[in-house]
Amino acid sequence: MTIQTVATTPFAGQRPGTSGLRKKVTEFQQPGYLENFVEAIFLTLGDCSGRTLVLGGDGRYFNRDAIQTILHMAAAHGVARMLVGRGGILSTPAVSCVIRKHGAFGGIVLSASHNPGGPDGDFGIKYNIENGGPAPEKVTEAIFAHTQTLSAYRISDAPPVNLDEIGTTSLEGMQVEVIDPVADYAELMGRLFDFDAIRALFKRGFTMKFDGMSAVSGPYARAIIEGVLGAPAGTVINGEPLEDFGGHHPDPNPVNAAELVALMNGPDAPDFGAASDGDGDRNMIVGRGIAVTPSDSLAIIAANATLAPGYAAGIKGIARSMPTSTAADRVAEALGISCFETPTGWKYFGNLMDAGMVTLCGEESYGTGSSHVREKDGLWAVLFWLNLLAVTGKPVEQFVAEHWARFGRNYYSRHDYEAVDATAADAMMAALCAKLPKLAGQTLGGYRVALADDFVYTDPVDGSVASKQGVRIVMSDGSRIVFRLSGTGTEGATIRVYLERYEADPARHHLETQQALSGLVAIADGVSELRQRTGRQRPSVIT
Ligand code: G16
Repeated sequence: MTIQTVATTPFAGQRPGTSGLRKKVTEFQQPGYLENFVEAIFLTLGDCSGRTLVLGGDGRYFNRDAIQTILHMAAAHGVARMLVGRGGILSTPAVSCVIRKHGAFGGIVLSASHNPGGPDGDFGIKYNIENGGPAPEKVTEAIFAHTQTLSAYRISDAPPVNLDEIGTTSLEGMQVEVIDPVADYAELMGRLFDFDAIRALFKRGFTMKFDGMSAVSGPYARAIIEGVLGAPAGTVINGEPLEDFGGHHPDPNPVNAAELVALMNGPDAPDFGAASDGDGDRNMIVGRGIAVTPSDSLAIIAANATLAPGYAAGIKGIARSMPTSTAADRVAEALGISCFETPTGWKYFGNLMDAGMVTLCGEESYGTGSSHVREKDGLWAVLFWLNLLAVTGKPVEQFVAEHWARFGRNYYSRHDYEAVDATAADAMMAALCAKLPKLAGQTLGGYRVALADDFVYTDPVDGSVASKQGVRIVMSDGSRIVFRLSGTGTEGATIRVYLERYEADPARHHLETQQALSGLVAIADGVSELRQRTGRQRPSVIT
């Protein structure tokens, strides 16, 4: 067994996006494609001797092959120890948890998250740093720079490592420790939440369905919700991770988890419904007859955080991505704590959490989390809700209604236009940006524009600046329209239009969401010329 140096040439387009490098599986399968990117990671890390890294993925098609390649490259780069989830499985929040708990130098996460899997689906890879969170832009840019100049990669030619048995083996002197993917994570959850109260809740006959969407969180949910917390077998549905997610789109929203939403709207609805995504970092919370918007979920968790033992001392601050609704801002104000507005992507929360400035973070894209790890965490959010329901005895619907009554309701929706011609999408954004300086002060469809800009974020901790993070048009009553191009798509461009309208009056809290937002939709259409420029008459997905 020797270390081979293999000549290679750069591939175009290996710049990481919102969350790592995501491409079609077929692109990753080109000889040298994955190897080049991994080599660029190791070139960025430098001397790896004595270092521990964590490695795991969401089990999608190509996961096992990629794990073997990365292990053999890590050994060739002198990594001392690799902690790998059994079967190559680790949810994204579990990678973060394991990095932090074992003091690892960093980790490699294999996932295209909520994007479909299978031979014709998507694959992805990202690097997480020693705080357990996604690498910041200066690291991802350094990785990208290496992908453009490298001429060889190093890899061991040793036989494949057995990933299916817990234990330690050696690969070219590197220790490969296959670990239980759930154990460390479950232990952490037990320290944050009132498991006794949740056990008692299930004993009282409380019913729940957790849709694992045939993706990675199934084993975690089974072990914790059915195993540790005593929910009846069958509470977790679609709990077996499949390489193609059973052909489903593992993105927990009312469109992709339509079956769960229909169940929750029907006569046999359980008390509580929840779903997670491909790699276990997203969540959807559903009550009887109501899917809670992720922005509301963040605000409700924040307002009630002290009911969970891990947060009993109170929360330090909240951060939300710019397009996420401002519901959490109102809670922060009431609690007398700061609320930060960051660009889209979990990597922007890391510094704020490391500096102890925020405890809770959230994104409208079904992502919620806290400083217990440095990734958003789907099952954590579900357990938080279970904790709230268990200690108060209130159903989800009541939590939401009471929250709106106290803070007002932020009607919210995201309209996605997928696989749009990239040139047309860029031209639309450029034309929109050119209009911005003249928009403030104008009246559009009965709304007065208070602010119109292309969002720029200055990190309050290290002063780094992220510009061009989405166009926002903010009205004088707090209503907002935001336009962004996705940084995770793998086909053409995806235009995201985010719509938000604030309503203080409880008498107007029960409108149909799209109807409540129709005025803003018309303004968004007019100001962006989206239809004319893209030829699209309606969104591909509305969430
Ligand atoms: C989308 C969402 C973001 C999220 C990102 C990564 O990005 O809009 O809020 O941070 O996915 O999420 P995940 O790790 O679950 O894939 P974009 O750029 O496509 O809008």
